Amino acid sequence: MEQILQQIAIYQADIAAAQATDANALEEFRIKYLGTKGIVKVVMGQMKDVPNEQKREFGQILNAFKELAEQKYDDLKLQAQAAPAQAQANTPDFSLPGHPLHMGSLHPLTIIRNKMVDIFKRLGFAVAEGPEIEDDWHNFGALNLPPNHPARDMQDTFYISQNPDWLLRTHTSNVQIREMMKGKLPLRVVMPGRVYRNETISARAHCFFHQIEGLAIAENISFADLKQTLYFYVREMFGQDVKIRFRPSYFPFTEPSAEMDISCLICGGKGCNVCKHSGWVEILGCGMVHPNVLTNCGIDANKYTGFAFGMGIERVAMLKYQVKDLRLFSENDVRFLRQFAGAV
Ligand code: 2U9
Repeated sequence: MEQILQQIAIYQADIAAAQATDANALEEFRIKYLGTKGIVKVVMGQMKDVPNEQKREFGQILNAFKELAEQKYDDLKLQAQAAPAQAQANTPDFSLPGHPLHMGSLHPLTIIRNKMVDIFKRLGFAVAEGPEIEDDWHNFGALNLPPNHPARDMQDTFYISQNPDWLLRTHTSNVQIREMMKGKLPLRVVMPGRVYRNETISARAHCFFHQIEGLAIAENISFADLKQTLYFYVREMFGQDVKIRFRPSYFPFTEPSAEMDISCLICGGKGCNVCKHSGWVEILGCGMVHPNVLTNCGIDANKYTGFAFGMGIERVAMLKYQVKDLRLFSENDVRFLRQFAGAV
């Protein structure tokens, strides 16, 4: 039986390779495999030599082989019929449709980041970027984070093993520090970028995500300036009808600090799963820059004041596009990404 199976495998390869450029080649194939003395008949004849207990299995193999030969014959027939037309067309047919080129499209996070940056640009903010690998001082120390602050904990921060003073930035505030250290005031700047935190990856958390932070420093900047800036941003981003509320909060780098909620975009404030039936969703943190932070960066805290804010880009994209799983943003599945084709 082993020998017959080997022979069948050789025939199968021969059938797969067969071509029919004209009617003669087609007839040759038919006689060779399907004729009265053809290979299919001969192979079928081997059945009588197969032991009874293997007959069932062998029978199935033979039937499949027969069907393969018959199917190929049908295919070759079509090929032979088309062959003269093809031979005639020995010059390329330029009227045939071309192979479509798949257009790339902007990543949803890029779309949202661009929208955010555009809004703040209209308010006179410049855009700055900075390093993702940072030293402890620019990421924590300058921001009034005391050495024992939980955000410095190994749980949250990725440290670079070669040098314990280096880490992957946990927020884009390091760029704000670098901008302030340049000493050019007044200052009005936003910093979009990628940040890293040692979190277990899930639908709601990732070890990297994107943020945009803003900073304005000048003489006589007040909390009212912060509020109006954020009101403008929210209305441009989410529409004129969205409701806004501030809640007092705490951040080591701002005093006073606040968090801002907007009425839920999904249910309009009535209550749903997205807003956990509260009608509100938190979208950003903000506050007046802590005088210690200004002093750390060589700015006279008696003369200058400033406001700052920070928000996650994924969070806004999830709300706007109703994306339920954060991981979709970094998995590069084209079935997800194609849905944003054409969006700007
Ligand atoms: C300087 C001074 C102050 C930036 C701020 C927040 C509040 C905040 C989070 C929102 C969601 C980050 O993406 S998130 O996890 N940010 O709540 N950020 S105030 O304050 C600064 C920054 C730099 C020099």
